Amino acid sequence: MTLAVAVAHPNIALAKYWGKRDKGRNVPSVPSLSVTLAGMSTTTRVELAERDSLVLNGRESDGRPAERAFALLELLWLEAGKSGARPRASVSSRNDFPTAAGLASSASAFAALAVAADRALATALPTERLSSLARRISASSGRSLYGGFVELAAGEPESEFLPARPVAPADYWDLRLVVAVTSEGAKDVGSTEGMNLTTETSPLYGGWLAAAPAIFERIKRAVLDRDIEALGPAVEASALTMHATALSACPGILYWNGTTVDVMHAVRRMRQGGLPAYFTMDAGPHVKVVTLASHAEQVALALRAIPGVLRTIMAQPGGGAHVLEGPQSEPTP
Ligand code: 2P0
Repeated sequence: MTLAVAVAHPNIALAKYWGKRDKGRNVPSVPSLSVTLAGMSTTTRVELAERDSLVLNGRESDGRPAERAFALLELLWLEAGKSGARPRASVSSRNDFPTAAGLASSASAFAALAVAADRALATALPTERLSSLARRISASSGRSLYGGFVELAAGEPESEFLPARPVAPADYWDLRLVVAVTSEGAKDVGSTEGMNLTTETSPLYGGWLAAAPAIFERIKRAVLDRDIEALGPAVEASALTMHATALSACPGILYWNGTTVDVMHAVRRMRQGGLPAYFTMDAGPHVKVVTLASHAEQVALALRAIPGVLRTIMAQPGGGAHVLEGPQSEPTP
């Protein structure tokens, strides 16, 4: 029985990825920079089997999630130059954080799957290859292969090899991300669908392409300098510019609810009161507040006092995807 288990963590983008230069190869149009989070995990088990099957959080799953999962196994097999048909696998994956927590579960899911499948299939690919292949399936998952602060460049059209790259390790800067959860349930418009509609229809999309690289550079510099006062405004600019393009798609995509907007105002009032707190939002209504460890409890307390905030989740920089259990030697495929 050939079995491997791996774990990976979600990430939150400080500089957003939004839009693809090459849809087929899933090449981002803009550079992004994220923080991989500690505490929350996806654990994925890959066992070679008679047929492909996928279980997500205890439930058998087929359709698009299974297509994407087994497409990743296929890419690994091809990349390793293995001969013959890819062995079939039974994959099961579990998140220890709620899917509706506003944290991209696809990022940790495909990162954990890449690492577990690499061990189970004995493809033995280096991390940067696994990152590039995970990115082909879901761009943000390429970033979760690494811990700490991670960048993913904008690729050239037809880029085959485009991995994320570590910028600084998790212990480089003791940032906190406080998630203000503002609704239960799944979002209406998924990220892939939202960014594709934006690319095709937003009159502001060209402005995003023009602005995003410089915002990314400000964010990377601020992370390297551990400068929250430089980081914060650039993080807000990245999120607001991204959302401006989504809002101006046709039909407009409004990821926010009323509480999202209330939290954004509240965060700005916290700053006027001297707290280093800055907001960012992804393809959903939750607000992630970037702050320093020294102020995180105070920020969380203030967020929980806002009507409509259901709860807060405290997150900090964490490690990359890794194998928990697996064969040491080459299994027979
Ligand atoms: C990010 N998001 O940089 C941005 C900000 C959402 C908003 O990466 O189409 O699920 O599978 O490559 O990775 C979510 O996008 O999209 C995402 P695909 P993915 O975190």
